Amino acid sequence: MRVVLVANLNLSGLQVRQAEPVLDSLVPPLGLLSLAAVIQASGHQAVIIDPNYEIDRGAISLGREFVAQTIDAVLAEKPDLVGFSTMCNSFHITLRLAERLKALCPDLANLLGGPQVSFVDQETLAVFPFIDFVLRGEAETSLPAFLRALDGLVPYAQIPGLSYRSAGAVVRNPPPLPVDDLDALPFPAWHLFRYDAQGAYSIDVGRGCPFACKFCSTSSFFQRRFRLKSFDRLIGEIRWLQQNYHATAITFVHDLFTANRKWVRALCERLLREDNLQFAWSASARIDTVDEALLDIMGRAGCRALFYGITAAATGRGEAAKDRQRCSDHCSHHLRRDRSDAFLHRRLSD
Ligand code: B12
Ligand code: SF4
Repeated sequence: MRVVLVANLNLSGLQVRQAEPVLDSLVPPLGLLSLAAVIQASGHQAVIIDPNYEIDRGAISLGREFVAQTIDAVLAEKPDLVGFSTMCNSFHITLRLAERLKALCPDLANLLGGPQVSFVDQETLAVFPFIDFVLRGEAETSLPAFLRALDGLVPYAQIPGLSYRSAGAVVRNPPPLPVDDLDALPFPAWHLFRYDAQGAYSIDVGRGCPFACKFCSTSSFFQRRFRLKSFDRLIGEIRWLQQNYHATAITFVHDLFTANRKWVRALCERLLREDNLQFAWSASARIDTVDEALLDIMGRAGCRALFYGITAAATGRGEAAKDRQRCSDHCSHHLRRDRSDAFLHRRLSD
C-alpha cells in the first residue's frame, strides 16, 4: 500500500484579523518521519508531502489556490491512503484539504491523526462526512495495524485508538497503547525530508510530561507516561544524523526535557565523555526544573538554547493569584539570570 502523509501548515498570523498569514519557520515533521519509518518497516510505501516546504520552494502558493494545488501534489503521488497530521491552529485548513480530496476521489480513505484531532475525533467524524478515520494518540503501533485492517485482514474494531463510522454512528475503540520502548522505534525516515536543513535536525528524546497543567493537552495525549530513550539510543541517533546528514545542531524534542534533573545531568556527563561528538543542542525547560549547576553542565555539554515554558504570569486576587505572582517573580529572576550570567552569553558567543 502507498501511504501519503501530509504535514500540517505552520502559519503565523492566522490569529490576527486581516493580517496576511505568513509561513513560519520550516520545521521537520518529526511525528510523520517516525510514522513513515514504521510504515516502510511493515512493508508498505510512505511519502511525505509537507505543504510548508512546497510553499517555501514556490511549488504551491499560499493564496486561493493552496487547497487545489496541495491536493494535486498529493494525488500526483498515487496514494492508496492519505493521512493528514493535525494541529489546532491549522485544523480548519486541514479539513478543507480533506474535503477537496474526498470530492475528487470519493473512494480514497481520509485518515486524520496528531495532537488536535485526537481530542475532537468524535465531533470531527460526526460533523464532517468526508473524514473516514481518526487514529488517536501515538500511532507507531496502531498505524501498521490499521493498514492491515484497511486490507481487510483484521476488523477495525481491533485497532486501538481508531475512531470511525459504522452503521451511521461514530465508533471509538479503546485508547492506543503508548510506545513503551522508544528505543525499539526505527530511526525516523529522514531520507523523506527534502529541504535543506542546513545542519539543523531534531530528535524525539522522549514522550509524556509528568505534570498535568490544566491548559496543556500533552499529559493527556501521552497518557501521562513519562518516557525517555536510553543514552545508547540517543548517542546512536546523534551519530547517525551526523554521519548521514552532517547534523551540526540538534533540537532535543520533549515537552519538558528537564523534568528529571538527574537524568539530564547524567546525559550531559555522557555527552562530555563521548569522543568526536561536537554539536550544538537545544531543549525545553521550566524555570523550576533547572538550577545553576544544571545549566552549567548543560552549557558545557553543548546546550546553546533553552525554550522556557512559563506556565503562569498573571496577577489578580486570592491564593491562586499569589501563586501566579510568585511564579512570575521566579520566572523573571531566572530569565534575567540566564540572560545576564555566564551561561547563555558565554555559550552563545563561543
Ligand atoms: C516541537 C514542537 C513545536 C515546534 C515544531 C512544531 C512542528 N510542526 O513540528 C514549534 C516550536 C515550531 C511549535 C510551535 C507550535 N506549537 Co508545538 N509542539 C512541539 C512539541 C513539543 C513536539 C512535537 C513533536 O515533534 N512531537 C514528537 C512526535 C513524535 O509526536 P507528534 O508530532 O505528536 O506525532 C505523533 C502523533 O501525534 C501521531 N500523529 C501525528 N501526525 C499524524 C498523522 C496521522 C495520519 C496519524 C495516523 C498519526 C499522526 O503519531 C505521531 C507518532 O506517534 C509538541 C508537544 C509534543 N510533545 O508532542 C508541541 C505541540 C504539538 N505544539 C502545540 C502548539 C499549540 C503549537 C503552536 C500552535 C503554539 C502557538 N500558539 O503558536 C505553534 C504552532 C506552530 C505553527 N507555526 O503552526 C500543541 C498542539 C496542541 C493541539 N491541540 O494541536 C502541542 C501538542 C503542545 C501542547 N502541549 O499543547 N511546536
Ligand atoms: S509542564 Fe509543560 S508540558 Fe508539562 S503539562 Fe505543564 S505545560 Fe504541559
